[in-house]
Amino acid sequence: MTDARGKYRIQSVSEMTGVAAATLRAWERRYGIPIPARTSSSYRVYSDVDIEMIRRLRVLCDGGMSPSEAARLILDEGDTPQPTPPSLDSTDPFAPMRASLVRAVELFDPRQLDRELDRATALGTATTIVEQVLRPVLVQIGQAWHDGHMSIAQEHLATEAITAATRRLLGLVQPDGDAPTILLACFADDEHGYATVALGVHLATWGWRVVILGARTPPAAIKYAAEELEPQLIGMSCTAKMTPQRARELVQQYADAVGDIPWIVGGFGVSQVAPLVLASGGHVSDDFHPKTLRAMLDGIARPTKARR
Ligand code: B12
Repeated sequence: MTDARGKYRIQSVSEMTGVAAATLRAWERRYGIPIPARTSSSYRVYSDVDIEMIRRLRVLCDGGMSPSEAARLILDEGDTPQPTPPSLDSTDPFAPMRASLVRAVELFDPRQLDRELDRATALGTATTIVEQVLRPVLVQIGQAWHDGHMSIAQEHLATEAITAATRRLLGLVQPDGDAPTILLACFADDEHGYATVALGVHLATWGWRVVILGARTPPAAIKYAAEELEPQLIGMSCTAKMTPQRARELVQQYADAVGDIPWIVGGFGVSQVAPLVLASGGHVSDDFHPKTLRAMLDGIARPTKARR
């Protein structure tokens, strides 16, 4: 059952939903979606219901709707859960699916999890399933592990199964023929490989052939793959924190490894390397907005051989 009590501070909500804290405040101010409860010291505390609304607003915006249109749609649907929220099941068709996946992980039931994932992958387009179901469930479970509410075994079971399901979706949407290739990988010390798989699904639907090296990819592996595959673009994902010295060292090594292939860095932890990346000739994506990202990638990629 979705909980309507305020529990999460704005920074956690930002991490859970992928929406910047400044944007959350702006949505609240401009559209009243959502209006979180406040603590006695006036800090915002968001409930599960608030979080579902933010996710929904984000998905609509990612699908190309303006925030004001999306907010109006949610309001028109009677999707404003303040002050006493209704059950979200009637307004969010994906909520039950997410709940059954989380349940299967809580019960540590691999068969049930696989069955639910099979069901989930039939619910819509690849990007919808990733954004509405797989990504939020992985984030919820990862966060529960971070907070000590789930075991590492549960987290591993879920991460493996969800990554595999997302990979299957990626296989279904990969383009054929001489589509431009993008190589995706995480920074050398970074375990957060799911980011590259979820991102890959979006990129494949935009016409990119996606090759994923995934978590913990050292500069030497990027150099090898760049020379072998000659991709039109290299995308590096940066999530976990590094020391400033390690960040400098790695960015320099990646800049050397990519050679003359354009490269872009994104992800939750991109701000710690952004100035270094820009200074060494790379590009930075600091907010995941499909429309602008798509145009940006097309603008910086080198032409395919056929077009050169
Ligand atoms: C799941 C998770 C894990 C999983 C990762 C599983 C996997 N295989 O990916 C596990 C459990 C392994 C894990 C481990 C750790 N984690 Co963790 N993890 C998370 C969690 C819950 C979700 C991350 C995620 O997958 N999001 C979903 C993806 C799809 O979203 P995304 O990363 O934002 O990526 C999207 C965009 O950013 C963009 N994007 C991403 N990369 C790129 C690249 C390019 C080029 C472009 C254009 C776009 C782009 O596209 C993606 C598509 O939507 C977050 C907290 C949270 N609530 O978000 C913490 C979080 C990221 N983890 C954190 C930490 C600290 C760790 C650990 C260090 C914990 C520990 N003490 O061991 C270790 C990391 C070890 C390491 N060296 O990397 C911190 C990071 C803070 C920081 N910057 O340091 C967070 C924020 C948790 C927290 N609140 O503290 N984690």
